[in-house]
Amino acid sequence: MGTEYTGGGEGAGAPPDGGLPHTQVAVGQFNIDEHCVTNEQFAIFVKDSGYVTEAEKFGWSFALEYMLDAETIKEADEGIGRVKGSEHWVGVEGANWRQPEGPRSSLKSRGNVPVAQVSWVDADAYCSWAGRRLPTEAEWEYAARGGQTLASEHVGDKSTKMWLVGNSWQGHFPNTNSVEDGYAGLAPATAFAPNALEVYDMLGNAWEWVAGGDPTRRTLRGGSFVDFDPVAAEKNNGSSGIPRQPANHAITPGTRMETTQDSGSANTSFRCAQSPLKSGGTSRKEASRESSGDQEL
Ligand SMILES: [Ca+2]
Ligand SMILES: [Ca+2]
Repeated sequence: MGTEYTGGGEGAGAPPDGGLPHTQVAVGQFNIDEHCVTNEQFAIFVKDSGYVTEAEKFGWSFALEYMLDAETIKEADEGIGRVKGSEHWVGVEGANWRQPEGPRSSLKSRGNVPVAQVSWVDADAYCSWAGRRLPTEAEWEYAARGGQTLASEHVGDKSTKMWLVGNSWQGHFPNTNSVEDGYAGLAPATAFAPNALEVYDMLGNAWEWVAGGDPTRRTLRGGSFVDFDPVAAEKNNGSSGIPRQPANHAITPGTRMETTQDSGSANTSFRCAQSPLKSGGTSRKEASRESSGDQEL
């Protein structure tokens, strides 16, 4: 069974979020992981395959200054430095999926949190290992819209606060965060209620890699914990006197960003998808994915 929906970016008056123009999109039948791949799941993959992520090979990755201790910030400023124009993103030596904020951080109490510091290549490798694939943009957006077939600039009713449905930033980025949603950094993958299709955490928390593009231009969807509720983002767009940070996005089902495939940071993750199996029989890995939950859409 195929289905159609109106996809793309936000409506008039909303802040830019990288969304595509509204257009009719058709998606075929697929299933998608009900949540992002967690640290626990990624650890099983690494143990089984011996896979080494790109951030581990590079020896460093980006983390948000707000999440770092003073010593790590000092070392970074003396070493790799910051992203020009987005100086709150700091190059941390030794930051990778096992220690997302560098050598003094760990995955303690983060087993059920989406794996971070993974590049598109890492995400693609995991999905292949699992007998699955990255979702297409159309599949991802259909799942993020929770079955809504009309374009919407918000997650549902406009009065719905983003922080009731997903992990965003509340306050003056990057210095203050009132954490009304309960999480300053990444939240566990199922911390917030699932959407109408029983899929968790599409909007906010971690950006998610999707299929398509080429090595110089891969796509991330859905925004992350540093991004804003669309209504708050609109306020940040001048009326409150707070300048909008160009690096931040309004979180909607249409939110997207393009970057090189080796990019990974403290807010990049992914989930896998799959087309329907043509004939009977599932592999061991497919069976294990099914037991960890996915949604037939
Ligand atoms: Ca938050
Ligand atoms: Ca997400």
